[in-house]
Amino acid sequence: MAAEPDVKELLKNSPRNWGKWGPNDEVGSLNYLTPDVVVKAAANIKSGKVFTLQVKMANPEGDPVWPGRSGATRINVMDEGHYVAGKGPHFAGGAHYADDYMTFFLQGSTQYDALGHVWYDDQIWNGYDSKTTIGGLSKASILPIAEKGVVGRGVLLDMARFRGKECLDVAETFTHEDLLACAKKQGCDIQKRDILIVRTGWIAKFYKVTREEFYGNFVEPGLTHSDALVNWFHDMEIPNLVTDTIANEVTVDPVSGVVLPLHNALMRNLGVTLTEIAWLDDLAADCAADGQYTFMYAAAPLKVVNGTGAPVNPIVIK
Ligand code: UVW
Repeated sequence: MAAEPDVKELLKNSPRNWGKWGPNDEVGSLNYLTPDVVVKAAANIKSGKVFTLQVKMANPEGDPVWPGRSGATRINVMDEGHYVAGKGPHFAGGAHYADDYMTFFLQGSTQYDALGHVWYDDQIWNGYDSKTTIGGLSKASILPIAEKGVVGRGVLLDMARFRGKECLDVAETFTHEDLLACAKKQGCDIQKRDILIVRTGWIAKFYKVTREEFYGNFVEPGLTHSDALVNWFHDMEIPNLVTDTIANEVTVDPVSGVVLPLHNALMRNLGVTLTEIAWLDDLAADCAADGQYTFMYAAAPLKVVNGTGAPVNPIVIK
């Protein structure tokens, strides 16, 4: 029988940023987004066009989620129906109102992962004990990321267009070299401390095909692990990787068989924040039309105490 793939073995030569920002750090590579980086990012605003990158939540068409999770459910608890039935509260002056609540997975929409979301070998980001995740993340939760906010220069890397496809194939992979080639073809560069926004067409596919087709052979396309790729992210001081896939990387590493190795190599070890399930098609169409692939990116997930992640509606300003 083949040996079980081992993430510890796979990442034995991987760099780590643990301790780089002190023993209590909980935002990792977002520390690279210093005030001067933010000021420089603003210089990429040319036309004032604004794009929002969250997918719709509680969408009657369905919400794209990782298998085993469910989409958001929104329920009205007050509306005109209550007044028609004589059950609405009376407000002096005659105001009526509508009210609702929603249940959802914190990882079940466009979202930031907390740095403590995924780990191996009993330690999460910065070396915190994995027992700090029990009952809620007491270290490296989404809250410090939400309190800091994420602002910097974003660069769209439209891998689907680069490969001449509406959507990358099931299990299709690409590397940092492919991202560089894509940037070159787009006429832009990737600079140190850029927020990388990678489009595969995968989330758009969710709304176009049957659920059986989307989830039938669920191996998402995406970046694939290599020591060279991890070293590149490290050297480039990439603070944040945003993609239109549910897990930001090819689901199963085709060489080692390890599931989601980049969650560990990038997030656990380097402190790179991951942003998943982004809606990139409108932004990508505009970038293809005007040739401007770099812009200001701003996002702040919800301030969920002890959360493993939180929904976000990132904003791009071109
Ligand atoms: C898992 O939790 C499996 O992945 P994600 O980071 O995509 O939510």
